[in-house]
This record gives sequence, C-alpha cells and structure tokens, in this order.
Amino acid sequence: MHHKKNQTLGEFIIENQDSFKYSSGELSKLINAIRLAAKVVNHEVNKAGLVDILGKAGETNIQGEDQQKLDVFANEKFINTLANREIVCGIASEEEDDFIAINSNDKGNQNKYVVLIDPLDGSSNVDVNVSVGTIFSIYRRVTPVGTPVTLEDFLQPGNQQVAAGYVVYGTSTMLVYTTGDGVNGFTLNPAIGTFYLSHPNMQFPEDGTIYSVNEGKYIHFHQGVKDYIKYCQQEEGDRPYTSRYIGSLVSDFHRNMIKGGIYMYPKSSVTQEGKLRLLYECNPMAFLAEQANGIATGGKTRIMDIKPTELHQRVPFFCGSKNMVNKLQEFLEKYH
Ligand code: AHM
Ligand code: MG
Repeated sequence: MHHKKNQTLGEFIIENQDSFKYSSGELSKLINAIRLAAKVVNHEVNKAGLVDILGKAGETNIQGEDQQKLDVFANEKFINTLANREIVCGIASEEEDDFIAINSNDKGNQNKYVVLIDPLDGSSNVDVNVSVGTIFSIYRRVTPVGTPVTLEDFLQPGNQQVAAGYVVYGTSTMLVYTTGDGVNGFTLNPAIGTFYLSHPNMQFPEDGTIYSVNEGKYIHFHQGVKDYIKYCQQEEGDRPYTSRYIGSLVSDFHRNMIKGGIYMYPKSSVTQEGKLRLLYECNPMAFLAEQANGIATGGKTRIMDIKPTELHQRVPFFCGSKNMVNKLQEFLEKYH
C-alpha cells in the first residue's frame, strides 16, 4: 500500500485502488459518495450549537425552512448521496425499519453493493457538544444483479464485508475506513473541504490501559465482565487502568485504537440483550478492529462470524487491543 502523508483522500483512492479485489471504479464511487455525504453532515453538525438562533428541530426557522433533527438529516443525506451513484442496489439504516431498494424496477440496473449505515451514532451527545459519528458497512449483494435486492443481501456475516468505516465529527472531523488492506484515517480541512491522509495504517497497540464501559449498569453485567472490571481496577503492574467512556461508540473506539484500550457493551441480565446493533455498529467496527490488529468478540463468538437473523439485531460487543480482549475472555470463560 502506498502511503504519503498529506495525500488527499481523492489521490489515495486512485493510488490504492488496485488493492481492492473488485472493480476499482466501483470502490471509488462508494468512497466518494461517503466522503461527500460526510462533508455535508459535518457542516450541519458543526452548526448544531446554533440551534436556538437557527431554530429547533420540528420548528420553522426565520427563512421559513423546516428544521430537522440531525439524525434524520444525516440519514437523508447519506441515503440520497449513495442512491445517486449507480453503484448501490440497497441501503439499510439504523433509522429505518426496513431496507430501501434502489431502482429495483430497472432491469438494466447493474448495481452490486448494499450499504448498511448508522447515520448519526451517539446522537444524544449532540445537545452537549460532544462528538458523534457515522458508521458504514459495505457488502456485495448475494442475489443476482438485475433482480430486486432482498433481505438476504443484508443479512450477511461481517466476514463478507468489502469495506467499512466511520466518520467522527470531533475536534477535527475524520474519515477512517478499511477495504481489507489495513485502516487509514483522513482529516478534513474544513476551510477547503478536503480530507487529507493524516493517520496512515492505524493499529491498536497490543496492550492498553484504558477500559470503556457504562459502569452504571455494572449490577446487570455477567459475572465474568464484573470480575474483569475489578481486575482493571486492581493495583498491580500497570493497573489500575484508566476508565474513559464518552457514550459515542465511534469516539470511544477511535481513542482506544490510537491509545490502546478495550470497549465493552455487555448484555444485561434484565433484557438478556446488548444494546449495539450487529449490522450497523458491531460488524463495521469489528472489521476495522481486526484490520488494525485488534479483536472484536461477542463473548464466545467472533463478531464477524455471527450469522445475522434480523436487520436490527443487538449483540454484546467487546472490542479493542489484543491482550486486553484476550484477558477479558479468560474471565468470561470461567463462568461458561
Ligand atoms: P444510538 O445508536 O442510539 O446513538 O446508541 C448507540 C450508542 C453508542 O454510540 C454508545 O456507545 C452507546 O450507545 C452508549 O449507550 P449507553 O448510554 O447505554 O452507555
Ligand atoms: Mg447507533
């Protein structure tokens, strides 16, 4: 892979397209659609603090325009941008109950890809000026090209992903993605609207000292998770570890990938479910994690080997630096 720092995302796509095992033009179209929507959503997210001046969601602003909630806005922008690129035959979004078929009545439709997206993850953080993100996951359809897209095209295990990534709307806005050949991060220069390669070949450090979990729910966790959290807090060697939890998966993941850490969203003894969605959140993050020398597991099974049964399926999610996730797994296994 060629890495030149300060290369633009556009240049990077062209120079590295041979490493994509399918058509290079297809990959460019997909990533271009995502980077374009990311810029539009970034612009809107950055204005979120002006809500009292520009008008709240559900209200009409002084220019007479209806204001939308940011997650609805992001959902529409990503869907419209992807749908217009003659590359995607279907889109599933965390914001929509059902998947959306694109031009399915057009017999000449040669579009081969399905995209699954969480358009604005962690959106409860917008009101308090904390980072949010977009997460995306891309597959080749499994049903024949030219026929209507089906649920089967979306319910593929994560190990079939051809690309995945996220946008983090943070102190800087970044686009981080993989096509199965490592993970690269691009930072937006908002003045000119260009993404630059700022973080080539991102890797989770093998070890880390950060654990990220909503500890308020401790009482509902599996005993193995509880024991691991206690282990993180013990005074021994490089422990106690540091606890860091933003409540925005993208930001928590991004920090842990750079600094070394583990993210945990276990199932709850009350609901018997995790919170995070396998298709929109866990699979894309798992693909990135593994491409960056990390691990993502549901506890017993590798996240990307889970065969999905429904679009909005939730799974427990443990992800991060190898040695940390392996240690957690030792604790989980004690109670199997
Ligand atoms: P959302 O898709 O409704 O925004 O929820 C997903 C978010 C993740 O970004 C974050 O890691 C998690 O929910 C936080 O949940 P909790 O508040 O239960 O800790
Ligand atoms: Mg979400």
